[in-house]
Formats: sequence, C-alpha cells, structure tokens
Amino acid sequence: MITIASEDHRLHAPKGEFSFGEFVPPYENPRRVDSILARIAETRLGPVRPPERFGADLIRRVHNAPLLGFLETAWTQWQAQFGPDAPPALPLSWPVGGMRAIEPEGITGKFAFFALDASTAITPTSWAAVRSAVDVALSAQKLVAGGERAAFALCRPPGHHATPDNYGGYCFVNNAAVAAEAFRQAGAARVAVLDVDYHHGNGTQAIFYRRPDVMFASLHASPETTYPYFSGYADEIGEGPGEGFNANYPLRHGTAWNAYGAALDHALARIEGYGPDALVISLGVDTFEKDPISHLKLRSEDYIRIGEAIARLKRPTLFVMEGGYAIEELGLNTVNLLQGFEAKV
Ligand code: OKP
Ligand code: ZN
Repeated sequence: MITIASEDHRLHAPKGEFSFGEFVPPYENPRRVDSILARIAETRLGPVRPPERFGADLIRRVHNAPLLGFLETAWTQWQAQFGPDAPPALPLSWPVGGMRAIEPEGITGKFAFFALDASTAITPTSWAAVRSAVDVALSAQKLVAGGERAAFALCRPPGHHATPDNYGGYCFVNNAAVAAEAFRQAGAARVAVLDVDYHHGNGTQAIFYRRPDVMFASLHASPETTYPYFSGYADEIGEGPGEGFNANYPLRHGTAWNAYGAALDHALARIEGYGPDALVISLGVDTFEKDPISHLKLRSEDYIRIGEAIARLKRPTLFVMEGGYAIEELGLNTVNLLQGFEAKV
C-alpha cells in the first residue's frame, strides 16, 4: 500500500495542552508520525511519497468562511495582542447555553467562539501543517479515485473533531471529510466514512448529518464518559434527507475485542447495505489498551482483525490517520490494521 506523508506536519508542535487541570506536553505531537513511518519501513508496507499541493476549494465545501478566516490569521492577531513572546494560543471560556453566539471582534473572544476545548493550541506555523495534512489526504484520495485499491494518508494534525464552524480535539480541518467530498466530486455517488478512532468523530458527523450521499458510522467510547461529551449517542441517526445515514456505536470503558468486533461487524453490515462507491476510514488507534488518554482495551493483534474486516467490504478504501497516543506501539498498531487489510485484498 502506498503511504502519502509530508514533513510539514512538524510545523505544528505546540508546547502543551490543558489536560485535566494541568498544562502538559501535547499527546498529539510529531513523534507520532515518526513511530508510524518507522514501522512502515520495517514491515516494507510500501512506498512513502510526499503530497501534491491542492487549492482550498474542497476545504471550503466542508468548513465555513468564518472558521477558515480565523484559523489562517489567529496567530498573527494573538501575537498582536500578546507580543513577540506570546504564549500558546488557547481559549479559556465558551459561549454555552443560550449566550449570544456572535463572533467577537477581539482575538481572545474569537478563540472562545471557534474552539471546542483548551487542548488544541495554535502556533505561528500551525496553519501550514494543517494545510499539508489536507494535501496528504487529497493526494492519497487521488490515488484511490485513480484506481488504487487502497492508500494511506498519514495525516497530522488529525481532523475528525473539526466541524463546519469549530476546531478542537487536536483537529483544525476535517481531512477525512475533505477526502469524502473529493470522492463525490470524482464521481462517487455514495461515500461511507467509518471512524474507528476512540473518540466520536463529531466533526465528520456534523458535516454530513443532513446528507444522504455520505454515510457516517463511528465506533467510540460513549459520550456519557468521554470527550467530546456532547455528540456520539446511538440515537443520532441523521436528519432530514440525511436521516438513516448516520450510525453511532458508543462503547463502555473497558470494552475489549469481543464486544468491539461485534459492533464493528454491525457497522460494516450497515455500510455494505448502503453500497458505497468509496470508503474512507478515519483510522485512530487510541482504542489500544495502553493508550495514555483512553479506556478501551484493544490489543495490538486486534488491529489486524479490524483491517481484515474492512477489506471484506471490497471497496476502494482510503485510510486517513486520526488519533493514537501510545507512541511506542502507535506504528505497530496502525500498520497492523493496514496489513490486515492487505492480507485480505
Ligand atoms: C483527538 B482524537 C486529554 C483530554 C482529551 C481531547 C482529546 C482529543 C482526541 N488531554 N482531550 O480523536 O484522537
Ligand atoms: Zn481519538
């Protein structure tokens, strides 16, 4: 399998994130990509190529102009207020409940307006890294649209929490959603996105919630206990023309392969019934038993089975990297899934 990866992901490397009351080194950091690339080389999964550059058209189909304008200029405005040694750019309040959700003029208010959380710092060069991740996703999508059975987009930063109007959860632009749009534009009538990251892909769900042409299915830790908390329940089935094309499988903390595999089979059967022309996998391996921020109990060999199960759908398949924070085993788990897939092709 061909991997697309960019060195420019290194341009997004904030000093820290807020995590349960502390400012800690970021879980989502450049070493994640190093771990995956090392395992790709070790296993000879296939060639690793740099991305092509793409314009912003598809990004604009997924995200609204105010968010994109903010992301591009946030650091400059933050620095204008806080000076050349400005601290990491993060919000500390939010427009909850029935407050006035009007985009403020001042930069600190804009952070409160656009961010989902205080875990997702913006640095001077973050936007360049975010754009490179989109290029990675679109370059890999182009391979699959051009006839490759599958490709791996080694995106960083991840994307599945980014909604039309908000960024957060380490995500800025929704790489998987942009790729799904690209498949539609390339002539796929129906696209399915299957999200196996530990966290609910609230952004991808929101983007396609009212649309029948892109189905979204997600396995994740239940919002009752787990970030992003306000999205991911099983009764979220889509709305209007999108009703019936959204499927959530919330799982309890402690879930291991048996229950996970059963939910996966169910999700895959739903996707099979939908009959997609292309499949996008939001590939997170933070379901791993040793993940430092997660509470599912998958083991390294279970990722092989996930890959095998996905391959049985026999669809053109694009893998888009999302989360996974157990750096030591991150490469092993990710490549296990891709190899499991390849073994069944
Ligand atoms: C991104 B992805 C620990 C709390 C977690 C955000 C989690 C984002 C996960 N700092 N807060 O879905 O893997
Ligand atoms: Zn995650």
